[in-house]
Amino acid sequence: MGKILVIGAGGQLGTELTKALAEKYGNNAVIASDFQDAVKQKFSYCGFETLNVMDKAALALIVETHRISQIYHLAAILSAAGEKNPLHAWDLNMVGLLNVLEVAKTYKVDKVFWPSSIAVFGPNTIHEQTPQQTFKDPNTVYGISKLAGEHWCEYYYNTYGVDVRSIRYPGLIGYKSLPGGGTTDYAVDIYHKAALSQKFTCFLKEETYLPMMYMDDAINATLQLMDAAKESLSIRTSYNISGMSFSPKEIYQSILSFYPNFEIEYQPDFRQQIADSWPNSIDDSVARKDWNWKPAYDLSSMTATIVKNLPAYFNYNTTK
Ligand code: AKB
Repeated sequence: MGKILVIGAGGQLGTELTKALAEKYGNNAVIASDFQDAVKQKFSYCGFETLNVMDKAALALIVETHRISQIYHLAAILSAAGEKNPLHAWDLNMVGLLNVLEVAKTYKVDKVFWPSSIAVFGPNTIHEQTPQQTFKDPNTVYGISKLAGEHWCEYYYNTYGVDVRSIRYPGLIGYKSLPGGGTTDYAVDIYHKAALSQKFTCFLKEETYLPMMYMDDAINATLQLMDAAKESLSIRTSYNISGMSFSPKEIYQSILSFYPNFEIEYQPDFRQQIADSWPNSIDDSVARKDWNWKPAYDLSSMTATIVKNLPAYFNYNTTK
């Protein structure tokens, strides 16, 4: 097997996925890459290349030089950040993906992973237990780029045989990196405010349900999908997966049992409209059937794990 390239390794998912890949395949098998040279220090345990995925020639050179056989392309502008500069978000999300698919085709890369999102769904999608195949009318530039991207992935698989695999992630919650411009990010930020004994101002209403997942489940899902036999995969756009669903009020209550003085207030902003257009819960029966997907964490086990680990991880010097 050749080496594994992670593009956008410095982000929330990349930070943990790169580590998991290095643990699974060995430090020397993994090349982390990011457009920010500054994140290099996070990846002293594996290889690192500074890469802007918009630069196709630079990407091709890395793939050729390191004999890359798997690419995990995670670089993207998320939903809330994308609305602030829609054309730039479209450019980065689409050109980046097409560069990866083209290079994978040219250099016959064995497998590509590309994350899609629950943002492909929209206001007229069924909101409860949203099925794998259903009506989609995304209304953010991020969601539109993810939906188009899913079809590009399927096209490259059907037309050129590029083995690209994808998951529609719900909101991902971990304690090892800070949120990065998403609508679900309140559910990461809230743990930091609790650990710092600060009041939390939530940008969504208290009853807003969204599909969410603890990071370890998301990493396991990704590794499992990439390990699955090609013949078992019936979906070549992107798989629905589900972890848990909760509202701001429910995550707040789960944190209260560890930090009884923790306070929250609600000041919904433009992200409320994005959240309202997304599903409340996801039907992931196809992923369960095709590659045995099953999550391990619910809200209470996730909160217990994060509350235990986050303060020390970020050197927060606080008492509960
Ligand atoms: C976002 O909120 O934009 C992301 C996502 C659900 O894809 N976390």
